[in-house]
Amino acid sequence: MLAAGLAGQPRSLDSASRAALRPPTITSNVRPRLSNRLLVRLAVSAAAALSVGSPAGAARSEPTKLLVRFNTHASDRANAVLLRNAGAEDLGEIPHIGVHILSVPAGEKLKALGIFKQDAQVDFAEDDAAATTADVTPNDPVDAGDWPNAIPQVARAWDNTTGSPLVVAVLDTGVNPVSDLGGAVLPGRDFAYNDSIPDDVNGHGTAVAGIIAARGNNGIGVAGLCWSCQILPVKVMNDSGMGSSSTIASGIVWAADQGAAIINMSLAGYSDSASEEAAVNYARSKGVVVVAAAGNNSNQVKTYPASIPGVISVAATDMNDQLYSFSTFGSWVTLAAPGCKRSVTRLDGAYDWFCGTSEASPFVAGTVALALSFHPGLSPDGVRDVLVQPAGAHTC
Ligand SMILES: [Ca+2]
Ligand SMILES: [Ca+2]
Repeated sequence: MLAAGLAGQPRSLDSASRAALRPPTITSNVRPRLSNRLLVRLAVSAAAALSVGSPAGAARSEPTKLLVRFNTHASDRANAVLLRNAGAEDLGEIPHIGVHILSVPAGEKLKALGIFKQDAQVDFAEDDAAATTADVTPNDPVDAGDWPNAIPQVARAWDNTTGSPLVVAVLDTGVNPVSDLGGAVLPGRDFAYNDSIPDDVNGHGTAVAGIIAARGNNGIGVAGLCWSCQILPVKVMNDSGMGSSSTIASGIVWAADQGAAIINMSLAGYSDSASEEAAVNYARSKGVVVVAAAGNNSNQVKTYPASIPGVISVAATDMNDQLYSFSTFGSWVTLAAPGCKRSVTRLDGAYDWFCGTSEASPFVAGTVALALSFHPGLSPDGVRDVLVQPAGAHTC
């Protein structure tokens, strides 16, 4: 369910702030090492902890948000009466998918939800559920080469292409154009704070963007997967790394309308959302490949948006091609990818570890970008088919 914690103050990607984003169990459960092979692989098993999908903990004094889609035959007048009866205020509609974001007073949510769900002029009504970023912070020292250089499949893919100016939307905490992303970041949108500046004060989104598109062979820092991709920053998570179905669904639709070829979502929540599914369906109808982190919950419980049909959902593997104990897994997960990177782009221009399915998802998104650069005509389902072939059976 969503109750987005849309507030919070800027924070940098220092160890203290990262610690604040994770439960105390994380570091003791994660012993990240670099994957030295495996581009992508079917996921199978797992075992232990992390942060995805915890309740947003929105302030009780604030109104609660609901997401409601009215039948197309319902009149505006009838809808207005229904809103009044439910004590709801219409904050706006997510374009193309007809989902209205409603505000109801604290304590009135269940009553309002019941009124909407029982009304024949409503397609669906749901809570505006919460999602969190899906990163893992390791506690072991840097002990190996970085994964692009350590994974031979990536080097082989780069023999064929180092990318093209595809637009990859990063739905996250925003993206800052740090030096290794110079020229890579397009103007974006901020749905968390409702403005046109998707600035990243958390660091999560900038790290994700670097994995996808840090410029390679430029003499600076690291190389992302796709050296000429364009990053479209879509801030759907607030500065504390919390978002909601309304920000996520709005961001998906907006990114699709901006011409994104790929959408990466290194975030997850536990609540199924018809709004997010409608947004994913809209994006896929426009040919967008949608990739999402499976989550870091050490179990098979479905997360969203990763388990929405048509989404490429990504678990995290270690240097031995084994699932990380923190990773979510299960038959509903599409594939697994390296779940730790030693050097990702930090807000201060330095580089740092970044682990979790938050890391694995952009690895796959970047791989998809290479595949689409090499085979521009691939459909979203065609991309998925290429990815789930046994590792080594294909080159991008
Ligand atoms: Ca902003
Ligand atoms: Ca570089």
